[in-house]
Amino acid sequence: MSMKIPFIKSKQAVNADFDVTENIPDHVAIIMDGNGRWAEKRGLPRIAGHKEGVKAVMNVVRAANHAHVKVLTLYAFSTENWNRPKPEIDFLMKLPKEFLHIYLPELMENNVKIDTIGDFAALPAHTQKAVKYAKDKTKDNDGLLLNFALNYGSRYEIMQAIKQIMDDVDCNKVSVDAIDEDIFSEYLYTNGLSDPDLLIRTSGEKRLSNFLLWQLAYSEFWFTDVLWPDMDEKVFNEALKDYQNRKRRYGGI
Ligand code: V07
Repeated sequence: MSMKIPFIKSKQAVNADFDVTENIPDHVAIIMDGNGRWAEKRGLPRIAGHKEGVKAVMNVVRAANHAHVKVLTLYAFSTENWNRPKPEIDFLMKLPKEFLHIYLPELMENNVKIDTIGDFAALPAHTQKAVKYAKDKTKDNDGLLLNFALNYGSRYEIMQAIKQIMDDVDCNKVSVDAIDEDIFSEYLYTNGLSDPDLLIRTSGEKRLSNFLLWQLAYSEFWFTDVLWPDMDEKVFNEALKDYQNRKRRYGGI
């Protein structure tokens, strides 16, 4: 049954001008780009853009929740981001705690589960501690899975999967003949998750930047010039509406 919800011109209900029951992507992945540019445009330091970007994260979590998206994977920090100036890295590493301090109660109320992909052990101890607390606290929630890519790099992920699979071949836990795409996928950080149906990148750049190279093989891509701190439920829903009109082929015809 399809259910159209009328467009209501109020701040709370901007989300409802599309069919919320039909062809919603299970898994949306987002490259949250344009924070630095947002700040520079205003004559502010780059970190002001990152701070503003935290609010946009919550806008999109609410939108994904309203649309009954099951998994939202957000590229928060890449393995390449360690090349940034140290003060910027230090600031970024405090954002998980800041985000959780403000929003964890709302996430709990909405049954959201928090998880991460990436090299978690290489994060600063204070960052690990804040995020681990939130993962533990939300582990039994069965609503939206809010999955942060933190210290994530796709080539590294694939390489460590290969090394682990070779170890398992060495000690006869898996035979080379048995290795197929499904088994290989179990060695990636995203083990157990379906591949993203939709990738969104903000700020007009059209690159993957080492994000989910394996998992995005058949995904639909959607780009917008909106800078990440300006991202809101309305823009997110434009992406969903566009997705609803696409015909997916998975390499077939
Ligand atoms: C970060 C804000 C969004 C724009 C992109 C870069 C800056 C939320 C988190 C986060 C991560 C883990 C977690 C809870 C929140 C975050 C970093 C950067 C490193 F459990 N936003 N955000 N982490 N930005």
